[in-house]
Amino acid sequence: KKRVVSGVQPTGLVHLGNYLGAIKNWVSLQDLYETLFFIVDLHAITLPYEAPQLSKATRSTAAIYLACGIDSSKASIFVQSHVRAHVELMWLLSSSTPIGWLNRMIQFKEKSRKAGDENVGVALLTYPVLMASDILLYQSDLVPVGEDQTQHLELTREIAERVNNLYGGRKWKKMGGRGGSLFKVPEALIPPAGARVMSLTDGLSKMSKSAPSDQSRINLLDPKDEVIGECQNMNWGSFKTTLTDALIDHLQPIQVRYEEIMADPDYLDDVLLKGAGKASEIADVTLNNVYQAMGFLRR
Ligand code: AQP
Repeated sequence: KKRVVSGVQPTGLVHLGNYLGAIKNWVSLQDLYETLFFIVDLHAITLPYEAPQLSKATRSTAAIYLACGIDSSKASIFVQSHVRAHVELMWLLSSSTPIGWLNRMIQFKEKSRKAGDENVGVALLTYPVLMASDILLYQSDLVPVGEDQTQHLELTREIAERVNNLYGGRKWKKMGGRGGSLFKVPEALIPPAGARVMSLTDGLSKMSKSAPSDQSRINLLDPKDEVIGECQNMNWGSFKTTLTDALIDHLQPIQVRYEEIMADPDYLDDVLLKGAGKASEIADVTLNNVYQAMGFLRR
């Protein structure tokens, strides 16, 4: 089976865009591929954030994955920071990533312009190297990416090829390894058309967790009345009533399951522990190979 990895940042409340653009598709993917779905908490600190909010959002996002139908008996569900190999591999990859490649990233340019110089940490620039690590650690074949992430995936492929050339093949064999590629070069899995959900208040921007106005998005956990309220502001005549009803019908069972999962913290902890265990097994093999190929002394 081909392997697929993906994640959502716990930067706020999961909204309809995250659901239709990512999580809903993952539910179908888990039957076709070997899947690993994680909550990318390490990515969530690249812009200023509140510590208590991060832990809350991380748990909540994990519960949302489950409530939406990600099945822990099929997919590995885990928190990125629970698998230490992500950060370790990132450091190793960063030594082979020219800074010019990162300066080119459109998302860095946009986010840093919006945040202002004082709020731009180095991590915002190096974020795509962590994303490369997230993907390459698992020798992933396919990565579901929205159009805003295609440039980052291309960078991941470039980093993989560069490290394979610099340290893989015969050079790795010389270091006692098996030779061949250190990393599989992943392909993008483009979601179905129309998967970009726009903001309710600004038709030119996508729906986003971090947009200041709560009116701009429909959160998956919005109570029924709030959903209705937000949809009334849309300008689509009678269509909006039908749409609102359909939306409520779809979201209600998710919300019920979410409440059940949040009421059973031991269950959630267990899912995340098992998920991190399975992920670490795969990740550690890759990480140890890279350490070996790059000339680090065996522990
Ligand atoms: N509006 C959207 N329409 C369709 N898909 C979307 N995604 C995000 N917004 C939309 C998809 O959701 C997945 C997880 O995204 P993320 O958490 O990694 O970060 P993001 O893309 O930056 O999402 P947000 O909500 O806009 O978060 P913030 O505000 O923190 O930056 C991805 O697969 C993404 O394509």
